[in-house]
Amino acid sequence: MELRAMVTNLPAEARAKWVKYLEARTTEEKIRALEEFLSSVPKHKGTENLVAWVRRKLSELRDELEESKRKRGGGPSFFIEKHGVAQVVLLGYTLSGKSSIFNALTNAKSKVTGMPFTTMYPVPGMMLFEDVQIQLVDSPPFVPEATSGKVSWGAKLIGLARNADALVIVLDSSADPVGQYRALLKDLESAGIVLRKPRGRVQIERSKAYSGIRLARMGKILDGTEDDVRKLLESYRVYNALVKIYGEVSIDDVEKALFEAVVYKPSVVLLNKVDLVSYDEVEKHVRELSTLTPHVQIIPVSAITKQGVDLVPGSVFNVLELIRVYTKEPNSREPSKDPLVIPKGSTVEDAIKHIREDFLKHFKYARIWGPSAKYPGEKVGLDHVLSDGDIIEIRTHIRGI
Ligand SMILES: Nc1nc2c(ncn2[C@@H]2O[C@H](COP(=O)(O)OP(=O)(O)O)[C@@H](O)[C@H]2O)c(=O)[nH]1
Ligand SMILES: [Mg+2]
Repeated sequence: MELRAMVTNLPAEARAKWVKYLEARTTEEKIRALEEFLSSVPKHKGTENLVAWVRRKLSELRDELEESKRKRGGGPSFFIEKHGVAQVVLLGYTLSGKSSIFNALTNAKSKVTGMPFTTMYPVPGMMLFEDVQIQLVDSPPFVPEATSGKVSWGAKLIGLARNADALVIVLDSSADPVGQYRALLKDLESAGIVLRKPRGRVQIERSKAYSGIRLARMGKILDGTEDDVRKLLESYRVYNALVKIYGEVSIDDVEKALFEAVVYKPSVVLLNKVDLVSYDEVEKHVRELSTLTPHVQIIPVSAITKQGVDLVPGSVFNVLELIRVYTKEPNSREPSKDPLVIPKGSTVEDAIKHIREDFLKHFKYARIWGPSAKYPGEKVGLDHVLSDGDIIEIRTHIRGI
């Protein structure tokens, strides 16, 4: 059943209520609007998926509300504010070694006791990859779907994972890692999170900070134009958003993305505790694990001996599909120390929008040094696609800049 048909075939009243939900600002407003939407949706076989999605979203929102109240009261919370270039969540069963890995990779500390269920709330820390800070979040143990309703954090953990920019899956190589991974994939999928890369995907970031509908194309739309995307979003009264297109997608996929029904999360798998098993076993596990999610990198590590741990930050940065661009003033020899971190596929124009939007009106040309330049100091226009490690110098008609 296509979500598109699910929503567009609803009675006008329900669609109007859906729009109310999209417009809701606070968590309380969203809950109220979604409850009203749900009561206006006719319940039958054809709306089953939609109803299931609404119910899940409602329970997420209610958790969020409860969390923010708790936080205001000074207690621990499941909601972790994002810092650095991305938020990456560690996910795995109890005792797989998440907290040990977290401690080895960040400047923060999370408790390790050897007792199951030691970590009960997420713990944030910063992980350094070369010159970028990536936020890593240690989390309470993942629990099988069958029992997740019975533990207090099941739904919240899924919410944390859904909200992350990427996941680091931690498996215990001494306790049937392939079985663990298979079960984890299945449970994540039924919660609407997939780790297998789809042929294409759409990510919509709605924010007032974007003026209008902007497209970042790392791929292509098979059956429509940029204008079709704009019209579609506007029909849902979405006027300010960044739409990221990866791979090959259809207009239908764009509409589905609006509902966040299924999200793809880039991930890295850590096969932990390799100090406890033989080399042959590690090799066998890696082989079997890679058949489950062929494109996902599997890194054999040990939080105790630190083997393989230094490979993790680079691998995580890689799956985030970000690039670092260093700006340089026209009269200076040295580029900025702190990179501008933007999505892969970004152009000179995208970079300028992040630096100083008003430069666009006065843009003359840019000079590029680094991987995307044909020769050092190549002169390029706004549509030049940048690469990780590029140095960019922007020339404008403004005197002296
Ligand atoms: N031998 C070995 N033990 C580990 C490794 N990583 C974690 N452990 C141990 O496994 C237990 C659980 O670790 P912890 O990090 O608390 O797991 P969590 O429940 O996933 O956070 C602790 O006794 C750790 O010392 C590893 O790479 N090798
Ligand atoms: Mg732990």
